[in-house]
Amino acid sequence: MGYKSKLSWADVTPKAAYLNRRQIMAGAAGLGLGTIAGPVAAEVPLDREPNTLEQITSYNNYYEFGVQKEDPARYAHRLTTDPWSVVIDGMVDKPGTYDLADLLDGMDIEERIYRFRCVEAWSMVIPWNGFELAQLLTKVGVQPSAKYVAFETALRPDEMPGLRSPVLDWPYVEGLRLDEAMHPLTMIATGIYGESLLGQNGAPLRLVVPWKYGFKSIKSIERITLTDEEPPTSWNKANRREYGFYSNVNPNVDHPRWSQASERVIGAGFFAPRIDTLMFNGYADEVAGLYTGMDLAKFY
Ligand SMILES: Nc1nc2c(c(=O)[nH]1)N[C@H]1C(S)=C(S)[C@@H](COP(=O)(O)O)O[C@H]1N2
Ligand SMILES: [Mo]
Repeated sequence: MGYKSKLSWADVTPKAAYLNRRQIMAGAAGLGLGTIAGPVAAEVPLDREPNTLEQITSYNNYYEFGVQKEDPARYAHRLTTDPWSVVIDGMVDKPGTYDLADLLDGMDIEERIYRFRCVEAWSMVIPWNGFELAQLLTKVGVQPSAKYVAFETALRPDEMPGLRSPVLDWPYVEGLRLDEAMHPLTMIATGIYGESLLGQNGAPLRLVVPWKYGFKSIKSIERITLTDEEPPTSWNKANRREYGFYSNVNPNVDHPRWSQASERVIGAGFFAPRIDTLMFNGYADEVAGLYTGMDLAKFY
């Protein structure tokens, strides 16, 4: 892995949001650093090192493969990801069944290092590779009537042992408001640490919405539908009171059964103190404006 950098995090992390990798590289060149083989493309300053690939690929939630954290690493390689296609339908100009290669055609793949906060109050930092969802939505042409984007995970009873469990209503479904989906922080990830996604992380492509609880970041997407109605979401269907449609990370709105004020950092060690959870998972400057005037305790 070429991801160990001798530079301190502050050296390589841009202060301003929305710097792209090229701008960051140019900035690094200006410092006489040449090409950095390091984790340079963060949207927002991070005060922690990324988790290791080992951590990111061995402690997972992917209930289609079982509810234990180690189940996805054990079973998700069974998922056939080649060939793969994604149905894009609803209120779009160019609906269709897109082969993965066609879907990726023209997408600008970047590295983005994001905080990742599960609703279960643990967190990691993950260096994703992927593209902005907005770029794909623009390519297929969102019609003016569309207000939401619905996502659906593959449903493969022969490959997904977890589907036998009634814990969720399958297939796993998720959704975003259109402005959330179009936000430049929202991405479709295709890799981690420069390697293709493994099954447990949602191969071949999964959503990443860094200011929301992890369950919004739906894995192994097979359908994307533009709609004018708020789409149903799996965890909301399972328990409306505990999991809302928005599910923005918010240290001031507790889960009915536990506090959301702090989080356990995966890999920090058993005795490491928990850290404070940040409003919108640290991305408030970028996304708070999406929710102006909304009661975040009501629209949780
Ligand atoms: N299809 C599907 N997507 C899913 C899940 C799932 O069970 N099925 N789990 C969610 C939850 S709760 C989290 S925290 C993240 C975990 O992503 P990671 O395993 O890549 O860290 O995936 C989310 N996406
Ligand atoms: Mo989660």
